[in-house]
Amino acid sequence: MKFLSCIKVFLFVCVSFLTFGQKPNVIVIYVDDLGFGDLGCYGSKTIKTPNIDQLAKNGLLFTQAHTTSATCTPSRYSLLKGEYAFRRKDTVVATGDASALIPGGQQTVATIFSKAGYNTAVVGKWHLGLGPLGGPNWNGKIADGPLDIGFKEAFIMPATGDRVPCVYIENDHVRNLAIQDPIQVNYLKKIGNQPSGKENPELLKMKHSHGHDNTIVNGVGRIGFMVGGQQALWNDEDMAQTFADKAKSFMVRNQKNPFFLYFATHDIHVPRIPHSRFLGKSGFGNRGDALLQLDDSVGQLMKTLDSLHLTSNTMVILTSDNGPVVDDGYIDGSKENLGLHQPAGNLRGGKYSSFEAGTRVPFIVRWPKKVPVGKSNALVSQIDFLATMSQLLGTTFNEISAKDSRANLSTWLGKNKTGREYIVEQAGSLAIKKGDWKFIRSGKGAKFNPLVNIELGNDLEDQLYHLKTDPDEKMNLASQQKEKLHELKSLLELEMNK
Ligand code: NG6
Ligand code: CA
Repeated sequence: MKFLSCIKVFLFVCVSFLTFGQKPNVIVIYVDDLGFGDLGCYGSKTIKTPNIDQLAKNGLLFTQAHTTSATCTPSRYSLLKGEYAFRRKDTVVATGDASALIPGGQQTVATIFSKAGYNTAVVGKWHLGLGPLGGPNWNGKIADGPLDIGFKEAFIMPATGDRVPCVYIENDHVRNLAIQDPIQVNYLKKIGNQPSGKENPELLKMKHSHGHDNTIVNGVGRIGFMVGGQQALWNDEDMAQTFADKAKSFMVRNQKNPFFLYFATHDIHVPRIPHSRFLGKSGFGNRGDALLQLDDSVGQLMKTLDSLHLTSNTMVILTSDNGPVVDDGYIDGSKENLGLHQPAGNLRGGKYSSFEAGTRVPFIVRWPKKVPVGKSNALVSQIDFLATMSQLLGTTFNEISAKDSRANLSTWLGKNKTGREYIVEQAGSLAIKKGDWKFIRSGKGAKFNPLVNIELGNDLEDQLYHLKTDPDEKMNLASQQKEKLHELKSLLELEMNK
């Protein structure tokens, strides 16, 4: 009897081990502000992106994949939480001292992985707020951060590269903070005597074109004011490598357990201050150089996977949080040297826009064991990440918390060629895309932002486009196709009221 139960335990351990060994690792490379036309594999003939192109060559490249929003914070919120950010009023681009948009204890894709026995890490840009109401305590333990919503490790920048505080957070503390030099942050008024871009432009190594004239850190004017934390300040030039090293170390340490890595790059967001290895190397200004740096980071991660023999059973997803922008507030040579490069490819608009370039982004899935090589025109939205990963892991999730996320594994793995029936996009105005049609709700916002040189897609009239025959959204068919207009408009309203 005893012998039999010993055998049972042995068999159980063997089976668990086998299952365990088969669990794929998942890496999401979430690039910042990468456009539909920025990569070689998406048709760019200008700036070279060999490592990302290689990823696409061995994976599935999606042509109709969307982020949920044309800016960062709402996209990241939806990606991690599985709920459209437009349902909340506060999911605008978050300040660097915002409180957590996803407070501790809530379900995210990281809790899903964590519960399934994965080791989970976030490395890179956070931009989802930190701390309880009133904001984070920079000088102690930072509550309501990534560790409280499923990540076991975190090495992040709190918001964006152009927002204070310019420090890294390692797990739940500011890295390298000296107790005698505490950090204070203010987004409403100047504090302390640190020079600012507005008062001391002579101290800037990179000038701003609009905004970005508050506290100067590392020769660059930022958004918001900060004092203290001198020893903890990051060095923009080393940021990409710092993140890549952290990600690689996590992979090496977890080579024997399944892991989920959310690698959210600062590249190619502003300020673009690449390392001297890349500066001036693209011939397309700092944006092009940052793209080279991004590609190099991707190459380093993939090389690490290869060297650990993990490539075949690791699902790598590379995508972007929103569409591209050339001048996002700094004079960094990107506008002057753009040449023939088309960040948005042939799409209309860009970052901040309800037109396609705002949310249609590169989306590559590589998983040699399971995903065929090729192209997919299926309609895909990042909103489905949570449910799709849960499906992959064979687990259940709280469908009220992730109310907009749908399991679409067969599409993400290349079997289903159609994908979602429709998707909702958030910019100044909400839009819905279904089949070949796209509807943009009427709204009061400006049509064009001259500072960033982008058509925002807002209009006082409803807009309806037939994307198949009019891919650059030039012919508004709202008054001619009344039935279609009504169908999409009602569908969007239904979604909004869910
Ligand atoms: C804008 C910033 C821009 C960028 C953006 C957020 C100014 C003038 N512009 O307000 O530089 O930081 O916010 O970008 O301040 S995102 O990719 O994080 O959404
Ligand atoms: Ca972004």
